[in-house]
Amino acid sequence: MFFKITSFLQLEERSYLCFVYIDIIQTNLWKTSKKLSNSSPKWMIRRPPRSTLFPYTTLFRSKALTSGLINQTYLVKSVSPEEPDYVLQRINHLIFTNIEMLQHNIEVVTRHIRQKLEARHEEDIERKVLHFLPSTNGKTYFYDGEGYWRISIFIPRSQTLETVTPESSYLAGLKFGEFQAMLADVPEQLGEIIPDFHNMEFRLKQLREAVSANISGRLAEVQDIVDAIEKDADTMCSAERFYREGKLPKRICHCDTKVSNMLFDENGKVLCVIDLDTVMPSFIFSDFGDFLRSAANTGKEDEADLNKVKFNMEIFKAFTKGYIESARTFLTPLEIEMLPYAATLFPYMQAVRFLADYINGDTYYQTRYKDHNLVRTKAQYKLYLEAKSATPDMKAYINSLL
Ligand code: GN1
Ligand code: MG
Repeated sequence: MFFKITSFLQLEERSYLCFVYIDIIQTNLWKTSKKLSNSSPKWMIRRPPRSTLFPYTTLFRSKALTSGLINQTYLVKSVSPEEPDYVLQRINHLIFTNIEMLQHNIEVVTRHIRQKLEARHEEDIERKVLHFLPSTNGKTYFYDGEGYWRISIFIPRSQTLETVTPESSYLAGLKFGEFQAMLADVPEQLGEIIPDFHNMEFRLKQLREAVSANISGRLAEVQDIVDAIEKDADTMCSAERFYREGKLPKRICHCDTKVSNMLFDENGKVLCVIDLDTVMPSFIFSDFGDFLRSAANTGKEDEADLNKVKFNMEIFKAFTKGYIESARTFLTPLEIEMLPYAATLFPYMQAVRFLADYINGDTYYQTRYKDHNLVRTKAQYKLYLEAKSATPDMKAYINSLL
Protein backbone atom coordinates (compact mmCIF):
# COMPACT_ATOMS: atom_id res chain seq x y z
CA MET A 1 0.00 0.00 0.00
CA PHE A 2 1.36 3.35 -0.99
CA PHE A 3 0.69 6.55 0.86
CA LYS A 4 0.88 9.63 -1.19
CA ILE A 5 1.55 12.66 0.91
CA THR A 6 3.39 15.10 -1.17
CA SER A 7 2.92 17.88 1.26
CA PHE A 8 5.08 19.62 3.70
CA LEU A 9 4.22 20.86 7.12
CA GLN A 10 5.55 23.76 9.05
CA LEU A 11 7.27 22.65 12.22
CA GLU A 12 8.46 25.95 13.56
CA GLU A 13 8.53 29.41 12.10
CA ARG A 14 11.13 28.65 9.46
CA SER A 15 11.38 24.93 9.40
CA TYR A 16 9.34 22.52 7.39
CA LEU A 17 9.10 18.83 7.27
CA CYS A 18 8.57 17.49 3.80
CA PHE A 19 6.56 14.35 3.41
CA VAL A 20 7.00 12.40 0.27
CA TYR A 21 5.48 9.48 -1.49
CA ILE A 22 5.75 6.63 0.91
CA ASP A 23 5.24 2.95 0.94
CA ILE A 24 4.87 2.27 4.63
CA ILE A 25 4.68 -1.46 4.37
CA GLN A 26 7.70 -1.95 2.12
CA THR A 27 10.10 0.58 3.44
CA ASN A 28 8.69 1.69 6.74
CA LEU A 29 10.62 4.88 6.30
CA TRP A 30 9.85 8.52 6.19
CA LYS A 31 12.54 10.69 4.73
CA THR A 32 13.01 14.36 4.26
CA SER A 33 13.21 15.68 0.76
CA LYS A 34 16.98 16.17 0.78
CA LYS A 35 17.51 12.55 1.67
CA LEU A 36 15.37 11.44 -1.19
CA SER A 37 16.37 13.86 -3.85
CA ASN A 38 18.70 11.37 -5.50
CA SER A 39 16.53 8.34 -5.08
CA SER A 40 14.20 6.58 -7.40
CA PRO A 41 12.00 8.87 -9.51
CA LYS A 42 8.79 7.16 -8.44
CA TRP A 43 9.07 9.08 -5.19
CA MET A 44 7.26 12.31 -5.68
CA ILE A 45 8.93 15.26 -4.09
CA ARG A 46 7.52 18.71 -3.80
CA ARG A 47 10.15 21.29 -3.43
CA PRO A 48 9.74 23.79 -0.64
CA PRO A 49 10.13 27.52 -1.07
CA ARG A 50 13.77 28.53 -1.14
CA SER A 51 13.66 30.32 2.16
CA THR A 52 12.58 27.38 4.23
CA LEU A 53 14.91 25.52 6.50
CA PHE A 54 14.87 21.79 6.42
CA PRO A 55 15.73 19.28 9.07
CA TYR A 56 18.01 17.72 6.42
CA THR A 57 19.73 15.28 8.60
CA THR A 58 16.70 13.79 10.14
CA LEU A 59 15.37 10.48 9.07
CA PHE A 60 11.88 9.62 10.13
CA ARG A 61 10.54 6.19 10.73
CA SER A 62 6.91 5.53 11.14
CA LYS A 63 4.86 2.77 12.60
CA ALA A 64 1.21 2.28 13.40
CA LEU A 65 0.63 3.83 16.77
CA THR A 66 -2.83 3.07 18.03
CA SER A 67 -5.49 0.46 17.94
CA GLY A 68 -8.21 3.06 17.11
CA LEU A 69 -10.89 1.93 14.72
CA ILE A 70 -11.44 5.19 12.89
CA ASN A 71 -8.33 7.18 11.92
CA GLN A 72 -4.97 5.85 10.80
CA THR A 73 -2.31 6.91 13.26
CA TYR A 74 1.45 6.69 12.89
CA LEU A 75 4.34 7.51 15.11
CA VAL A 76 6.85 9.48 13.06
CA LYS A 77 10.07 8.79 14.79
CA SER A 78 13.01 11.07 14.47
CA VAL A 79 16.50 9.65 14.75
CA SER A 80 17.88 13.05 15.59
CA PRO A 81 17.87 13.70 19.33
CA GLU A 82 17.09 17.37 18.77
CA GLU A 83 13.91 16.66 16.86
CA PRO A 84 10.82 15.60 18.71
CA ASP A 85 8.83 12.65 17.45
CA TYR A 86 5.46 13.31 15.88
CA VAL A 87 2.08 11.70 15.67
CA LEU A 88 0.82 11.68 12.11
CA GLN A 89 -2.81 10.95 11.43
CA ARG A 90 -4.81 10.46 8.35
CA ILE A 91 -8.24 11.66 9.41
CA ASN A 92 -11.14 9.50 8.40
CA HIS A 93 -13.16 12.09 6.56
CA LEU A 94 -15.99 9.72 5.75
CA ILE A 95 -16.76 9.84 9.47
CA PHE A 96 -15.51 13.33 10.22
CA THR A 97 -17.06 15.04 7.25
CA ASN A 98 -16.46 18.56 8.50
CA ILE A 99 -12.69 18.68 8.95
CA GLU A 100 -12.74 22.44 9.34
CA MET A 101 -15.09 22.13 12.34
CA LEU A 102 -13.18 19.13 13.68
CA GLN A 103 -9.87 20.93 13.79
CA HIS A 104 -11.47 24.14 14.97
CA ASN A 105 -12.97 22.31 17.98
CA ILE A 106 -9.60 20.75 18.73
CA GLU A 107 -7.80 24.08 18.48
CA VAL A 108 -10.31 25.75 20.81
CA VAL A 109 -10.06 22.95 23.35
CA THR A 110 -6.27 22.67 23.38
CA ARG A 111 -5.87 26.45 23.56
CA HIS A 112 -8.34 26.69 26.44
CA ILE A 113 -6.71 23.90 28.42
CA ARG A 114 -3.26 25.35 27.79
CA GLN A 115 -4.43 28.73 29.14
CA LYS A 116 -5.84 27.08 32.25
CA LEU A 117 -2.59 25.22 32.86
CA GLU A 118 -0.60 28.41 32.39
CA ALA A 119 -2.86 30.31 34.77
CA ARG A 120 -2.26 27.60 37.37
CA HIS A 121 1.51 27.82 36.76
CA GLU A 122 1.67 24.12 36.06
CA GLU A 123 5.06 22.68 35.19
CA ASP A 124 5.76 20.66 32.06
CA ILE A 125 2.76 22.02 30.16
CA GLU A 126 3.99 20.59 26.83
CA ARG A 127 3.31 17.15 28.21
CA LYS A 128 -0.10 18.07 29.63
CA VAL A 129 -1.90 19.23 26.51
CA LEU A 130 -1.65 18.26 22.85
CA HIS A 131 0.09 20.57 20.40
CA PHE A 132 -0.99 20.41 16.75
CA LEU A 133 1.29 21.90 14.14
CA PRO A 134 0.07 24.33 11.55
CA SER A 135 0.47 23.25 7.97
CA THR A 136 1.49 25.54 5.14
CA ASN A 137 -2.10 26.81 4.79
CA GLY A 138 -2.07 27.98 8.40
CA LYS A 139 -4.56 25.32 9.44
CA THR A 140 -3.83 22.37 11.64
CA TYR A 141 -4.64 19.96 8.82
CA PHE A 142 -3.43 19.39 5.29
CA TYR A 143 -5.39 18.14 2.31
CA ASP A 144 -3.21 16.34 -0.19
CA GLY A 145 -5.86 15.97 -2.86
CA GLU A 146 -7.08 12.66 -1.46
CA GLY A 147 -7.02 12.76 2.27
CA TYR A 148 -6.73 14.97 5.29
CA TRP A 149 -3.64 14.76 7.44
CA ARG A 150 -2.64 16.33 10.71
CA ILE A 151 0.39 16.15 12.90
CA SER A 152 0.97 16.73 16.59
CA ILE A 153 4.06 16.55 18.73
CA PHE A 154 4.49 13.15 20.33
CA ILE A 155 4.52 13.62 24.07
CA PRO A 156 7.84 12.21 25.24
CA ARG A 157 8.13 9.67 28.02
CA SER A 158 4.45 8.96 27.89
CA GLN A 159 2.58 5.73 27.70
CA THR A 160 -0.96 4.53 27.24
CA LEU A 161 -2.44 1.74 29.27
CA GLU A 162 -4.57 -0.88 27.60
CA THR A 163 -5.79 -2.30 30.88
CA VAL A 164 -6.55 -0.60 34.15
CA THR A 165 -6.06 -1.07 37.84
CA PRO A 166 -8.21 0.53 40.54
CA GLU A 167 -5.38 3.08 41.06
CA SER A 168 -5.20 4.14 37.42
CA SER A 169 -9.01 4.17 37.19
CA TYR A 170 -9.20 6.54 40.11
CA LEU A 171 -6.68 8.84 38.39
CA ALA A 172 -8.57 8.59 35.12
CA GLY A 173 -11.81 9.49 36.90
CA LEU A 174 -10.17 12.53 38.40
CA LYS A 175 -8.73 13.56 35.03
CA PHE A 176 -11.85 13.11 32.92
CA GLY A 177 -13.86 14.97 35.56
CA GLU A 178 -11.26 17.73 35.50
CA PHE A 179 -11.32 17.76 31.69
CA GLN A 180 -15.07 18.45 31.76
CA ALA A 181 -14.62 21.02 34.52
CA MET A 182 -11.88 22.82 32.56
CA LEU A 183 -14.06 23.02 29.48
CA ALA A 184 -17.13 24.21 31.35
CA ASP A 185 -16.26 27.82 30.43
CA VAL A 186 -15.00 27.39 26.87
CA PRO A 187 -15.58 30.81 25.32
CA GLU A 188 -16.92 29.49 22.02
CA GLN A 189 -19.71 27.14 21.18
CA LEU A 190 -18.22 23.89 19.90
CA GLY A 191 -19.80 22.24 16.89
CA GLU A 192 -21.45 18.85 17.18
CA ILE A 193 -18.81 17.12 15.11
CA ILE A 194 -20.80 13.94 14.66
CA PRO A 195 -24.42 14.99 15.07
CA ASP A 196 -26.34 12.75 17.48
CA PHE A 197 -23.16 10.83 18.25
CA HIS A 198 -24.32 9.55 21.64
CA ASN A 199 -28.03 10.05 21.08
CA MET A 200 -29.61 6.73 22.03
CA GLU A 201 -32.84 7.44 20.14
CA PHE A 202 -30.84 8.15 17.01
CA ARG A 203 -28.70 5.00 17.38
CA LEU A 204 -31.86 2.90 17.75
CA LYS A 205 -33.31 4.58 14.69
CA GLN A 206 -30.18 3.60 12.74
CA LEU A 207 -30.54 0.03 13.95
CA ARG A 208 -34.20 -0.03 12.93
CA GLU A 209 -33.31 1.29 9.49
CA ALA A 210 -30.63 -1.36 9.13
CA VAL A 211 -33.14 -4.02 10.19
CA SER A 212 -35.77 -2.95 7.70
CA ALA A 213 -33.30 -2.67 4.82
CA ASN A 214 -31.52 -5.92 5.75
CA ILE A 215 -29.09 -5.16 2.99
CA SER A 216 -26.62 -7.93 3.80
CA GLY A 217 -29.27 -10.58 4.45
CA ARG A 218 -27.89 -11.07 7.96
CA LEU A 219 -31.06 -10.21 9.89
CA ALA A 220 -32.45 -13.70 10.50
CA GLU A 221 -29.27 -14.71 12.26
CA VAL A 222 -29.46 -11.79 14.70
CA GLN A 223 -33.21 -11.41 15.20
CA ASP A 224 -33.08 -12.59 18.81
CA ILE A 225 -30.51 -9.92 19.75
CA VAL A 226 -32.54 -7.28 17.95
CA ASP A 227 -35.60 -8.34 19.98
CA ALA A 228 -33.69 -8.31 23.26
CA ILE A 229 -32.36 -4.83 22.50
CA GLU A 230 -35.83 -3.55 21.61
CA LYS A 231 -37.24 -4.67 24.97
CA ASP A 232 -35.11 -2.12 26.84
CA ALA A 233 -35.19 0.62 24.21
CA ASP A 234 -37.57 2.98 26.05
CA THR A 235 -35.72 2.88 29.34
CA MET A 236 -32.39 3.43 27.64
CA CYS A 237 -33.68 6.58 25.94
CA SER A 238 -34.52 8.33 29.21
CA ALA A 239 -31.67 10.84 28.96
CA GLU A 240 -33.07 12.27 25.71
CA ARG A 241 -36.50 12.56 27.32
CA PHE A 242 -35.12 14.40 30.35
CA TYR A 243 -33.21 16.68 28.01
CA ARG A 244 -36.36 17.60 26.12
CA GLU A 245 -38.09 18.29 29.45
CA GLY A 246 -35.25 20.64 30.37
CA LYS A 247 -34.09 18.45 33.26
CA LEU A 248 -30.68 17.43 31.89
CA PRO A 249 -28.00 19.71 30.45
CA LYS A 250 -25.47 19.00 27.74
CA ARG A 251 -21.89 19.94 28.51
CA ILE A 252 -18.60 19.78 26.64
CA CYS A 253 -17.50 16.17 26.87
CA HIS A 254 -14.70 14.07 25.45
CA CYS A 255 -17.03 11.36 24.12
CA ASP A 256 -14.39 8.67 23.70
CA THR A 257 -13.09 8.13 27.21
CA LYS A 258 -11.26 4.87 27.03
CA VAL A 259 -8.18 4.50 29.18
CA SER A 260 -6.06 4.35 26.03
CA ASN A 261 -7.12 7.93 25.33
CA MET A 262 -5.16 9.15 28.31
CA LEU A 263 -1.39 9.47 28.55
CA PHE A 264 0.44 8.44 31.70
CA ASP A 265 3.99 9.38 32.58
CA GLU A 266 6.81 7.02 33.50
CA ASN A 267 5.62 7.00 37.13
CA GLY A 268 2.02 6.18 36.33
CA LYS A 269 0.73 9.72 36.81
CA VAL A 270 -1.77 11.08 34.30
CA LEU A 271 -0.32 13.57 31.82
CA CYS A 272 -3.19 14.43 29.54
CA VAL A 273 -6.27 13.44 27.65
CA ILE A 274 -5.76 12.62 23.96
CA ASP A 275 -7.92 11.81 20.92
CA LEU A 276 -9.94 15.00 20.92
CA ASP A 277 -11.88 14.24 17.73
CA THR A 278 -15.18 13.77 19.42
CA VAL A 279 -15.03 16.58 21.97
CA MET A 280 -18.48 18.13 21.72
CA PRO A 281 -21.62 18.94 23.69
CA SER A 282 -23.13 15.80 25.18
CA PHE A 283 -24.54 14.41 28.40
CA ILE A 284 -21.80 13.89 30.98
CA PHE A 285 -22.88 10.22 30.80
CA SER A 286 -20.78 9.94 27.65
CA ASP A 287 -17.52 10.28 29.51
CA PHE A 288 -18.55 8.42 32.61
CA GLY A 289 -20.26 5.54 30.86
CA ASP A 290 -17.88 5.04 27.97
CA PHE A 291 -14.86 4.81 30.24
CA LEU A 292 -16.50 2.06 32.27
CA ARG A 293 -17.60 0.30 29.10
CA SER A 294 -14.00 -0.48 28.33
CA ALA A 295 -12.31 -0.29 31.75
CA ALA A 296 -14.81 -2.19 33.89
CA ASN A 297 -15.18 -4.94 31.31
CA THR A 298 -13.20 -7.96 32.50
CA GLY A 299 -13.10 -9.19 28.90
CA LYS A 300 -12.16 -7.56 25.62
CA GLU A 301 -14.49 -5.32 23.64
CA ASP A 302 -14.71 -8.12 21.08
CA GLU A 303 -14.46 -10.99 23.55
CA ALA A 304 -15.73 -14.19 21.98
CA ASP A 305 -15.93 -16.04 25.31
CA LEU A 306 -18.87 -14.35 27.00
CA ASN A 307 -18.05 -15.94 30.35
CA LYS A 308 -15.10 -13.59 30.49
CA VAL A 309 -17.31 -10.51 30.21
CA LYS A 310 -18.18 -9.23 33.68
CA PHE A 311 -18.65 -5.79 35.19
CA ASN A 312 -15.74 -5.05 37.50
CA MET A 313 -17.09 -3.28 40.60
CA GLU A 314 -13.62 -2.40 41.94
CA ILE A 315 -12.88 -0.46 38.76
CA PHE A 316 -16.32 1.13 38.88
CA LYS A 317 -15.75 2.29 42.46
CA ALA A 318 -12.29 3.68 41.87
CA PHE A 319 -13.28 5.55 38.71
CA THR A 320 -16.50 6.89 40.23
CA LYS A 321 -14.68 8.13 43.31
CA GLY A 322 -12.19 10.09 41.19
CA TYR A 323 -14.83 11.39 38.80
CA ILE A 324 -17.17 12.61 41.53
CA GLU A 325 -14.27 14.26 43.35
CA SER A 326 -13.40 16.46 40.40
CA ALA A 327 -16.82 16.87 38.77
CA ARG A 328 -18.92 17.39 41.87
CA THR A 329 -18.64 21.16 41.59
CA PHE A 330 -20.82 21.23 38.49
CA LEU A 331 -22.85 17.99 38.49
CA THR A 332 -26.58 18.30 39.19
CA PRO A 333 -28.34 15.84 41.54
CA LEU A 334 -30.07 14.21 38.56
CA GLU A 335 -26.76 13.76 36.73
CA ILE A 336 -25.30 12.05 39.81
CA GLU A 337 -28.39 9.91 40.30
CA MET A 338 -28.17 8.74 36.69
CA LEU A 339 -24.51 7.66 36.76
CA PRO A 340 -25.43 3.95 37.10
CA TYR A 341 -27.75 4.39 34.11
CA ALA A 342 -24.74 5.79 32.22
CA ALA A 343 -22.74 2.68 33.06
CA THR A 344 -25.44 0.54 31.44
CA LEU A 345 -26.14 2.95 28.57
CA PHE A 346 -22.76 2.73 26.89
CA PRO A 347 -22.39 -1.01 26.45
CA TYR A 348 -26.02 -1.01 25.31
CA MET A 349 -25.41 1.77 22.80
CA GLN A 350 -22.23 0.14 21.55
CA ALA A 351 -24.08 -3.15 21.06
CA VAL A 352 -26.69 -1.26 19.03
CA ARG A 353 -24.00 0.42 16.91
CA PHE A 354 -22.01 -2.76 16.25
CA LEU A 355 -25.18 -4.66 15.45
CA ALA A 356 -26.41 -2.01 13.01
CA ASP A 357 -23.03 -2.12 11.30
CA TYR A 358 -23.13 -5.90 11.13
CA ILE A 359 -26.59 -5.84 9.55
CA ASN A 360 -25.43 -3.13 7.15
CA GLY A 361 -22.58 -5.36 5.99
CA ASP A 362 -19.72 -3.78 8.01
CA THR A 363 -19.48 -0.35 6.51
CA TYR A 364 -18.43 1.69 9.54
CA TYR A 365 -16.03 -0.14 11.83
CA GLN A 366 -12.88 -1.76 10.57
CA THR A 367 -13.29 -5.50 11.02
CA ARG A 368 -10.69 -8.26 11.09
CA TYR A 369 -12.91 -11.21 10.27
CA LYS A 370 -16.34 -11.94 8.84
CA ASP A 371 -18.55 -11.80 11.92
CA HIS A 372 -16.33 -9.49 13.95
CA ASN A 373 -19.11 -6.94 14.45
CA LEU A 374 -21.47 -9.66 15.63
CA VAL A 375 -18.92 -10.94 18.15
CA ARG A 376 -18.49 -7.35 19.34
CA THR A 377 -22.26 -6.92 19.60
CA LYS A 378 -22.67 -10.00 21.78
CA ALA A 379 -19.79 -9.01 24.04
CA GLN A 380 -21.18 -5.50 24.53
CA TYR A 381 -24.70 -6.77 25.12
CA LYS A 382 -23.40 -9.19 27.74
CA LEU A 383 -21.59 -6.34 29.45
CA TYR A 384 -24.80 -4.33 29.41
CA LEU A 385 -26.63 -7.15 31.23
CA GLU A 386 -23.83 -7.43 33.78
CA ALA A 387 -23.84 -3.69 34.44
CA LYS A 388 -27.62 -3.71 34.73
CA SER A 389 -27.55 -6.31 37.45
CA ALA A 390 -24.87 -4.33 39.29
CA THR A 391 -27.10 -1.23 39.39
CA PRO A 392 -28.22 -1.54 43.06
CA ASP A 393 -24.57 -1.89 44.16
CA MET A 394 -23.55 1.09 42.03
CA LYS A 395 -26.29 3.22 43.59
CA ALA A 396 -25.33 2.22 47.10
CA TYR A 397 -21.69 3.05 46.45
CA ILE A 398 -22.46 6.47 44.95
CA ASN A 399 -24.68 7.32 47.92
CA SER A 400 -21.84 6.42 50.25
CA LEU A 401 -19.66 9.04 48.52
CA LEU A 402 -22.10 11.92 48.88
C1 GN1 B 1 -14.61 4.23 17.65
O1 GN1 B 1 -11.70 4.77 16.66
P1 GN1 B 1 -11.98 4.69 18.11
O2 GN1 B 1 -11.63 3.34 18.65
O3 GN1 B 1 -11.39 5.83 18.89
C2 GN1 B 1 -15.88 5.09 17.77
C3 GN1 B 1 -16.34 5.10 19.21
C4 GN1 B 1 -16.63 3.69 19.62
C5 GN1 B 1 -15.35 2.84 19.45
C6 GN1 B 1 -15.62 1.39 19.73
C7 GN1 B 1 -15.91 8.32 15.88
O4 GN1 B 1 -13.58 4.86 18.37
O5 GN1 B 1 -17.51 5.87 19.32
O6 GN1 B 1 -17.06 3.65 20.94
O7 GN1 B 1 -14.85 2.93 18.11
N1 GN1 B 1 -15.61 6.43 17.31
C8 GN1 B 1 -16.35 6.99 16.34
O8 GN1 B 1 -14.43 0.71 19.79
O9 GN1 B 1 -17.34 6.44 15.86
MG1 MG C 1 -11.53 7.79 19.12
